[in-house]
Amino acid sequence: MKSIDIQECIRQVRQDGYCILRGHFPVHAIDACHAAWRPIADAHLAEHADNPNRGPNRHYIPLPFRPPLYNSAFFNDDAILAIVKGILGEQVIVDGFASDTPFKGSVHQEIHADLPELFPERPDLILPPHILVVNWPFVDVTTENGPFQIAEGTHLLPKSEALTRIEAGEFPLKSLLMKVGDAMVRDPRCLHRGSPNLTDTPRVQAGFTLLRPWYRRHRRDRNPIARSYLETLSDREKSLLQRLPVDEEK
Ligand SMILES: O=C(O)CCC(=O)C(=O)O
Repeated sequence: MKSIDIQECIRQVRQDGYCILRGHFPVHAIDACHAAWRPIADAHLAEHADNPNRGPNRHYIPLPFRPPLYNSAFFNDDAILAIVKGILGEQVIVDGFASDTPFKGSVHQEIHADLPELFPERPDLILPPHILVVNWPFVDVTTENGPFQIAEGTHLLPKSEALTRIEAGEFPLKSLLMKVGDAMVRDPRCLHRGSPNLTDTPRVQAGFTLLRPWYRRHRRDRNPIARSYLETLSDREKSLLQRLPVDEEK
């Protein structure tokens, strides 16, 4: 087991906007996720292929909180939670779980943050993170299959200044090449974009969001968790998942 420098990871998320833990998640668990994802993606595409929700041939698909996609190895990981809690505080809440997938024919997205500013009237206020995202790919990410591209450190600037400086070439967009098993913790305010997938293999990347408990957002795209499954989880996971809708019948 590799030792992880939690404080260094926290520093990277704060300063660069993300950190990557290489070879961290079990590959067999991710392969099981990938197999379970295919029929979910097929059902989504049967309805939405012509109406993609993230740009041409790019789909955001909410995922179910049940095995194999829900796995304590991802959601209840000591190192990931130490990094997240070291930044957001001891009490954190999971509020979403989904995959982002560029398929062949996808294009560059607009450079964006995943969150609205908390105080849009004060763009100069640079605040600590209130949400973090944990991402992990189901396939190796290469330069050809649509890597996530990020402009490091841009969450520490007013958004309009960051966009101008990216345009001026001061903040290069870096393609994050990841292997199956790598896990990323990122600040979703750090500016980024999806890039084109030139291959026939969908570049699936799963992600869940963790919030400070005072932050609430209205989400219609979240799957419920079955009561019978929730009851089998550890107290720490029950606490993390406390804000999910619960399906009492299952
Ligand atoms: O697919 C990706 O790599 C990025 C997706 C993204 O940033 C988004 O849809 O908001």
